[in-house]
Amino acid sequence: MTETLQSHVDETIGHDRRIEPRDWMPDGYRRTMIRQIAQHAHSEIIGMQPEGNWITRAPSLRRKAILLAKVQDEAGHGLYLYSAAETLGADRAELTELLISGRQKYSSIFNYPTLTYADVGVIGWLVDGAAICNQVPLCRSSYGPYARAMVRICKEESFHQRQGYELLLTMMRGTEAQRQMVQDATNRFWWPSLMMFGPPDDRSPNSAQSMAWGIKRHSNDELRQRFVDMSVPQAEKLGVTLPDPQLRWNDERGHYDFGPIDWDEFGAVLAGNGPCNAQRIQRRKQAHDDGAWVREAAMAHAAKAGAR
Ligand code: BYC
Repeated sequence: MTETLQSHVDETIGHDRRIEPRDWMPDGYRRTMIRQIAQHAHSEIIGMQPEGNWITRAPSLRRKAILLAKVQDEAGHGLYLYSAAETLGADRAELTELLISGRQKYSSIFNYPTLTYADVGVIGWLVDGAAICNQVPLCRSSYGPYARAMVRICKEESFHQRQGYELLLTMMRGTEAQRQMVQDATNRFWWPSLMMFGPPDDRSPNSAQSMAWGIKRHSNDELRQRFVDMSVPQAEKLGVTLPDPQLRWNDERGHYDFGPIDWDEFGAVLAGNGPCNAQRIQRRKQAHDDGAWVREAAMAHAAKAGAR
């Protein structure tokens, strides 16, 4: 029986069709999907914090409206993704508990502080840029609800990327101090953005199986290279220097070569020791505790409506 089901899954993946919530799927596939979707959902929600930090201090009403809309979009992405995880049988309250108790991860990038308004632009340009690079192929991921959520998320991420780049272009046309802010933010966010793609392929325990299952379409290193190749001309146009003296075009490879990534720093951030890990989790926990009465009221209302 399991063999027949397994060959049905193999055929579905082989023909590039989607696995849907009611289909049989191997336990490992379900676990991997829940892990990746939950980590992605947590990243969207925690990712609201670094930029949310600047909403009250946006330099103009226009910038405030743009930033507010972007941060709200991230909340929406989190909601689609938690819903996608629920289709696999995951319990949303449990996922939140796993996040705030540090047992489930979220993207390393959100453990870095946002020190100036230029960080809002650089996050849009580099962090959303990296997210798009990673997530466009996920629109063809083998799990239907995840792939479909990703289509809308990618459209919104493209808007986020453009608003960041536009903000930076504006700042670069401003004063010397503004140009320095953009350069400083680029210096701080470049390397952490490269880490977003995950460990190198030879140290990525999940990649091979996730690629065989059609969950991931490209390896971590392939996507990282694509991101570097895409970002270099954008940096040139902007007039900023990427903080990597080894960055240069390699004619033979048809790609940019880049310097070594500090994987010890990445390991430290994943272990909870990045500059903002404790603060991010503490804020998320506080928000969850503050919302308890809303959840209780909603449950009571649903129970009463059900009894009628
Ligand atoms: N940070 O075997 P690997 C966004 C973990 S964008 C933290 O390569 P996999 C946003 C990994 O989970 C960011 N942890 O794993 C943008 C695994 O740990 P476990 C979110 C990381 O899954 C702008 C271990 O390291 N995007 O939300 O095959 C504004 C070994 O790695 C990281 C997504 O989540 C990292 N950077 O590949 C607001 C996209 N990298 O779970 C919001 C979907 C690796 O075994 N996710 N780890 O304990 C993916 O594409 C893949 O999960 C990854 C990792 C490429 C991230």
